[in-house]
This record gives sequence, structure tokens and C-alpha cells, in this order.
Amino acid sequence: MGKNIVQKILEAHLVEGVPEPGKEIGIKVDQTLTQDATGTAAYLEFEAMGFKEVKTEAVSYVDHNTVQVGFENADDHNYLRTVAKKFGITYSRPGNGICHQVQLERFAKPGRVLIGSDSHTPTAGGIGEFAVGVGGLDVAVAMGGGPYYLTFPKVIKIELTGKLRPWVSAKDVVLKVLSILHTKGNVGYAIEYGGEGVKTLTVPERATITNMGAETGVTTSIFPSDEMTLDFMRREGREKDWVELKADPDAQYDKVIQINLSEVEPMIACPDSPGNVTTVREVEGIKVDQVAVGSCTNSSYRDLMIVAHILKGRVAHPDLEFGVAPGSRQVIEMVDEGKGLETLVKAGARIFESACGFCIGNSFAPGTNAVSLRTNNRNFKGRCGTPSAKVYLVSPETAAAAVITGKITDPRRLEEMGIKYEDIKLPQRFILDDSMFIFPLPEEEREKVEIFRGPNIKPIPKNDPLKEKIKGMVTIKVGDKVTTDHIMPAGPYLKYRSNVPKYATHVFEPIDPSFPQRALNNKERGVDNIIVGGESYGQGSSREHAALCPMYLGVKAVIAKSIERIHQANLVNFGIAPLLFENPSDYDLIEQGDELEIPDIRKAVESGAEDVVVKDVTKNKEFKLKLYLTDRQRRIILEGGLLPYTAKGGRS
Ligand code: MIC
Ligand code: SF4
Repeated sequence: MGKNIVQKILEAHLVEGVPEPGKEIGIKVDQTLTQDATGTAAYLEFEAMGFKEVKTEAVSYVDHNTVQVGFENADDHNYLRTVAKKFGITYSRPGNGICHQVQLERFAKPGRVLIGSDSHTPTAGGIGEFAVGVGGLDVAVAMGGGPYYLTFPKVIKIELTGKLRPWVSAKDVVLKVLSILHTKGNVGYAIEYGGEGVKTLTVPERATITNMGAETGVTTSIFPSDEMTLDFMRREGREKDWVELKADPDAQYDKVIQINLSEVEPMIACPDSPGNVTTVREVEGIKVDQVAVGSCTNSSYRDLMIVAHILKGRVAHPDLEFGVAPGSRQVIEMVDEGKGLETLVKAGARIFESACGFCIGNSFAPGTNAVSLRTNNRNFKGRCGTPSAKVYLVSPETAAAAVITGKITDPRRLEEMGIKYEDIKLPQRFILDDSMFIFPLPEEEREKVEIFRGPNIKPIPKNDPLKEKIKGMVTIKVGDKVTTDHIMPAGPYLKYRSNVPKYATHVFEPIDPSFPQRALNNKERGVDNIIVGGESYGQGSSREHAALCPMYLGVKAVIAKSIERIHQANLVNFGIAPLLFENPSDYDLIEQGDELEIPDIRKAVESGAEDVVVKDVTKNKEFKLKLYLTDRQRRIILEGGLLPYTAKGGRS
């Protein structure tokens, strides 16, 4: 029987397990990436596990925390730079660009496996790499030479036909995908693109699509590697890394979705979820206060050049503020060469650093109740830094149309305003300049390197082995689709990523700022903290701090209706039991403050049992729970997490 692309790559990298959907497999990892906000913890963990050098092609990016208010960010950068030198990691200096954009340009390779401590790592799927977003600890283990364990995914084929029409672009395609798949219910799947329409999309366009596939909750998204891929890699001077990659004609898929690119129209994700998608037409006319173009989804050369083309000779509407963050130094230089930068500046754009910036809410926060149109991938409530703001996610074309009119406008109307569509082509000459990377030192020089550690860098706390029983209380009960931005907000607190005790004082702040103190009081009294969640608990980012900081506060279990993939793995990695309600309606019967007991939890984990009972002592009731863990995950939880497990030499 023929194979699809996902099967081909995974089978070629298999080191453990049976390659069948639903089964846990271990795969060899070729490349890893970290960014500074997750990287400090990942390298502290790498050190704590006693590894001496990296075994992957590893790149450490600095793109998230670049605001440098106070000494903490700069100290973190110095830690990352010196740790990279010590262990043979390529360091991408701040200013070089957003990790996913730069990885795509300079390192990503078709047919290989990349794991990265950032949920948008699947951006590299645009070039045909099997790229997965994971917690920092999984990256640390892979850098040390360990396999990466994942559930062999079922595969959804998205069959593309036709060709995008003017004013419609890759962002509209992925928003269309989100309107079909939504943001939950896709755990355990990967998306593979195929069909005649694929060849009409360039690699950066494909990367916009695979990037935002992360919002559906799938393990990854991937495109074939074809002539278009070769063309991109040739321009990047990397054609030697190109291989062809396509599904066999009789390949099997678990689901097939058809999208005719010629029928896609401008789409928009409305507040407060990337899955809340409709057509731009439906919401036209809403007054816009802010437009932000950038983020790892839409900050490529083409994205900025189409905005520049639309705005040529115009100035941003006086009632709105307008900012642009180019995705990389290469993008800035090429947009500059194409005269796009000058046009954007003349149009009143505030040109931001080539970094995550406003996407993660550490700058350019909108005003009270403001409407912000962004080319980002996430619009969770408060993520932009202003809880009352309404953030809409759009294509660069739709963003630019609003810059002119001051309201949400279907970009197809631009023709009525005398603006002709221009099909922006990739520049003939890509500007190749790797001087902002610090490449690994020769081995003999690494020994002399002293690792810098500023006062804000604290050791990673460790959990204790799992106790016989969990006895505690529901310290917090939260609703559906609680994201990692709710659990462990980023924005102004990003600078505490390497200081867990400090960062932990902000756990659940957007929902209930009194949670950390309550949890600490319980911990001191020997009462275990338990979190009760609804559907799709832990959506969004890969940040392991959403598990690590609750662990530090004494959280021993999460009981939810469903838990998202990366977060489930992070909970296990830090020794927190991820439990699911067997009957989702039991969620309604448990209340915050209830006293709970899970007797024999250790025995259940040891014996491989999937059925666990929790006693609600306050209500005098029992609820049935499910404990879906692989054997390896059970061993990890028993030890108190992946750190103690790996340090003890634990493998499969
Ligand atoms: C995000 O987009 O939420 C982030 C910030 O890039 C995170 C990583 C982090 O929290 O550092 C992600 O997507 O994994
Ligand atoms: Fe950075 Fe935003 Fe991309 Fe996350 S989603 S990596 S914060 S640009």
C-alpha cells in the first residue's frame, strides 16, 4: 500500500515503537530550535540532566524578549549566547529575526525532523520538514541525543485545487482551514497538503499555512517538497539540502478535505479565538483603531511588499495607529532593496524590531476597548496586552485595506479605490548574510567558555516522585478552551521565564489573580492542589511554564474534559497527572474549593490502569476518571517528571 508523506518521514526516523496511528513511537531528531522565552529553561534543563554537547543541528534564537526593560532580558541573552558556545549550538542574535521565519530561510530541510520549543515550529512544514512544537524539556532531551516520543498521528489530507484570486492570500486559506477544523477536536492528527493547487503556492505562503495549522491543535502540518521548494532553496543558496518529497499515488488518509483555492475569499478570525472565523465581507465597516503587520505567520518579503504596494503614495488613516514588524533581517534588507521600507515609512508605519513584539503582548498594546487588526495567529483575550481590546486576525491585504479606510474592508474593494492588484514575486536575488549567527566553536575551544548567569536566572525546580495518593482540593475550576496565555501569561512577565519562583506568582492571573497565594498556602499545609478544567485545556503555546509553574505551586493533578497535546506532554514532563472525566457532565458537579482524594494513584500509574476514581469528600460523591498515558509516560510520572527520570538514566 502506498504511503503518505507523514508516514514516509516518520518511518525513516523511527527508533522505537510500531508506526501505527494512535501508538507511541520514538523518532530520531535531526534539528532542534529554541527561542529565548522557552530556551533559558530548556538549556537549564539540558545542563541539569548532565549533557555535555548537543547531538542535533541546534539553533538558539533570541526573538521573544527583546524589549529589555531592566537587566533581565539582556542577562538571559548572555546566558543563551554563552551556553550555546559551550555546547555547540548555533546562536541567532537578537535582531536576526523571528525563529520560524529564520529557520525556514536558513536551516529547514525537507524530509527531516525538527522539534522546537515553540508551538509554531510547524512553520517549517512549508518546506516539507516534519516539524513539531514541544515543551523545552523534550527539546533538551533530544539535544542530548534522546529520541522524541509522540503519538503516531492520523493524517488529514487537505486537497488543494485551483489558484488564489487577486487580494486573497495564504492567510485566508489557513483561516478557511480553521473554519472547517476549528481549534479543538484535532489532537492526534497531522495535516498533509496535496493536490494541484499546491504548486501555485510559494514556500513562504505554504509556511503561513503550516504555521497557523498549530491553532487547530494538530501535531503538525506539512507540504510536499517540489519544484517550488527547490526554487526557494536555490534562492537561499541551499539547493544541496533539497530532496523531493511526495505522497504515493495510492497513499491512504484518515480524512480528506477539499479546498478550491479559486473559491477562497478574504477571511477573518474574530475575537477571541483563531477558530472564530468568518468572511471579511460579513464584518465590513467595523471601525479599526490599530493595525499590526508581522508575527511568524505573515512577516515575509511578500507580506510586507503587498502592504507597501497597497499603501504606496498614501498615509495611514488618521484615527488609527499602524505598526510593522518584519520577520527577519533578510526580509528587512530585501524589502528595503525593493523600496518597500521607504513606502511603509512614508505611509506612517511604525517599523518595529524584527521580533515577536506585539504578537506576544510585550509592546504596542491597543487602547481600552480598541479594535486591533493583526496578521498574527492568535487573538486570545488579553494576549495583546489589553484585556478589553478586540483583536481580529487577517491577511496582509485586509490589514492594508483597513490602514487606508480606518475600518474593516474587504481588500477586493481596493480596486474601486484605484489600486491595482500586483502579484508580488520573490526577488530574483535573495540577500544572504549569516553574520548575525554565531556558529559553534571548534570542540577544543568550548571547554574554556564560562557560562554567564545573571541574578534573575534561578535553577529549575524539581518535583518529587508520585505519592501513593493525591489528597487535596480543587484550588481552581476553569471553563472551556483555557489557553496557556490564561494559565501562564507572557507579555510583561516574560522576563521571569528563567526565574520560576517569581514567574509562578502570576499563574492564572487573567482568570483569578489570587490563585498562586491560595496554592502556596495549601502547599505549606500539605494539601495538594488540583486544577479542574473544561474542554481543550491548555490550548495554544508550547510554554512548559504552564506546567512547570503550577508544579512549583504544588499542583499534583489536572482533571479536565480534554487536554491539548503539547500541554498534556508538558504536564507529564513535570510529574503532574493529566486526568480526564469519563463522563464530561461530572465537570458540572465538582466545585472550586471541594476536597478531593485520588486514593491509589501511584498504584494506578504503576499497574497501567486507565480507570481512576476521584472522591469528592465535600459532596460525598465519586467520579470516574481516565488516565491515558503510555508506559513511558507512566514511568516518567512515577519519578516526578522527565528531569529526574532522564537524570537517572531513564529511556524508553
Ligand atoms: C506564543 O506564540 O504563544 C509563544 C510565545 O511563541 C509560545 C512560546 C512561549 O510561550 O514562549 C508558543 O507558541 O509556544
Ligand atoms: Fe513569536 Fe507570535 Fe510567532 Fe509566538 S506566534 S513565535 S510570539 S511571532
